Amino acid sequence: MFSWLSRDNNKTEVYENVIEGLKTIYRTKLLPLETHYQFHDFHSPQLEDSDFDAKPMILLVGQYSTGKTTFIKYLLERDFPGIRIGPEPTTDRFIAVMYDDKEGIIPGNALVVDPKRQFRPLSKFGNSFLNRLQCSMVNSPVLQNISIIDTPGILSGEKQRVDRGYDFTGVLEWFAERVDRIILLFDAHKLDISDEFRRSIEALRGHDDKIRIVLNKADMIDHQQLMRVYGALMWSLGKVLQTPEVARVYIGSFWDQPLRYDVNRRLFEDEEQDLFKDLQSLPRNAALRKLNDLIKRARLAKVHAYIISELRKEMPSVFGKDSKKKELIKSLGVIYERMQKEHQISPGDFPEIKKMQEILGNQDFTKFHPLKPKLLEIVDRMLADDIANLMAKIPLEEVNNTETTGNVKGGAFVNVEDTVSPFGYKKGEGIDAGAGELDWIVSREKPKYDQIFDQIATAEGKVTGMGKIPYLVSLHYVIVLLITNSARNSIKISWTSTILTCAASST
Ligand SMILES: Nc1nc2c(ncn2[C@@H]2O[C@H](COP(=O)(O)OP(=O)(O)OP(=O)(O)O)[C@@H](O)[C@H]2O)c(=O)[nH]1
Ligand SMILES: [Mg+2]
Repeated sequence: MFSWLSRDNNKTEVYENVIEGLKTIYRTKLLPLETHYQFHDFHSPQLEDSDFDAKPMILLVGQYSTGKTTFIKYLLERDFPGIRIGPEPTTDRFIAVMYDDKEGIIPGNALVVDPKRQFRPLSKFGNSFLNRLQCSMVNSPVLQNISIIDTPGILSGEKQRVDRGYDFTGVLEWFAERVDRIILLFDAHKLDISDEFRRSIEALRGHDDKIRIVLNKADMIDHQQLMRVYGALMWSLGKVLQTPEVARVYIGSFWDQPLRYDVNRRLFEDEEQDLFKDLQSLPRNAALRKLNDLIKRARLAKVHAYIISELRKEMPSVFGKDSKKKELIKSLGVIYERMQKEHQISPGDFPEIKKMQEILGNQDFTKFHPLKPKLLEIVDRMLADDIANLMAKIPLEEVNNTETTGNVKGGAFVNVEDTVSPFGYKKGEGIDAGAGELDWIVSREKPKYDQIFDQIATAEGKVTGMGKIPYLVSLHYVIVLLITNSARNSIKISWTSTILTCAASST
């Protein structure tokens, strides 16, 4: 019966590559422990090979209208099938934006039966969820190395709970466990964290290492307001995240429209570069992330085994099973404390007590298995030997991966560290000021200089006389800006030198 308990399981294998290795050790060493203690009913479904093979994924989470869908459009620099953008709650489903030569949409029910994709376990969230799930296939170079998950905006209060008809936070948790990055978007123009959003962030708390926070739509406000909004966001986040460290927040405006206030341009550009570099590194670090998640899962599976076997031990063999079950569920906190001391488990490794109590309520404790030290030993060995072996392989694979697949390319990623093209990083400054804007940069200054001109001009609309030189120098500045903005470099040089010559000869 326990064929997986054979001595082979204790052997440390040599694996061809990290992903293959992870698949094998999961199947042969961790999965037996998980199934024996019903881990999948309590925490997360069984992992499949497609979970390990999947491209790195980015999950976008935020309240409605914070610019999640626009963010994807900005990254891809194009629309994807089924895209809807608008100031009202628009996206009403989970959309996996993935690469394919042929563009199109796969609806949820068909998506979860596709063995090649990693979404099969999502079928447990029921039909009303599957009607709200789709895969949009796009032929974009960005998606050759990553996939992006767009989510419906989080609404506030009852609306969220009643209208959805499926376990929204459960789905978020499922994705959070499998993705490589979670981008939390906040709207600088409408900063507020609703109760529902707070609950969703709390559900993601186990994956803080994957979370990146973006203060989006910062182009809507000026620098003074931005400082205040940033401060307010940090204050609210401190309360929700409850970590002693300060969260890194990327400030910016991730859409293709010109900025309303130019003062923050450089800040936005720097922040965008940092965020994009972080996202670009995802394919390179994908194996490490999967390894990290497997370790996390193995630790939880071990603690889970201890809890279940402890509950089994406490159950009476004949009478009073129901009342004992109730008592055990109630005193779960005490059991946690006892086990903490007995097995030297850190308190952070225990599953959330409330959630555990809820699930335990529907379980038959007499069906739980007693402790099987052999199973735990196999997992311990796996953590100590196999994981260490695979870890040693990672630096080598990273080099190979960068050579074969490389970073994320195309779309908005073209501008990362691009200092050559006129629209690249740190362009639009100094002599290139206004390069990325729709309006001529001079129109900002024009009224001021029109006034000066009106003051010094004669009735025929001309400027004459030596006394006007200071004004002419100012006007020269305007002309230089004007020429620069028109990007006619050859003319710029000759005009500028002519003006400078004129100015020199007149003094
Ligand atoms: N000013 C400004 N507006 C933006 C920015 N990004 C998006 N918007 C606007 O914000 C509105 C909402 O954008 P969406 O992309 O639909 O937001 P969403 O988060 O996907 O919204 P839901 O799908 O409803 O959750 C649209 O009108 C966008 O044009 C930005 O960076 N700056
Ligand atoms: Mg949307």
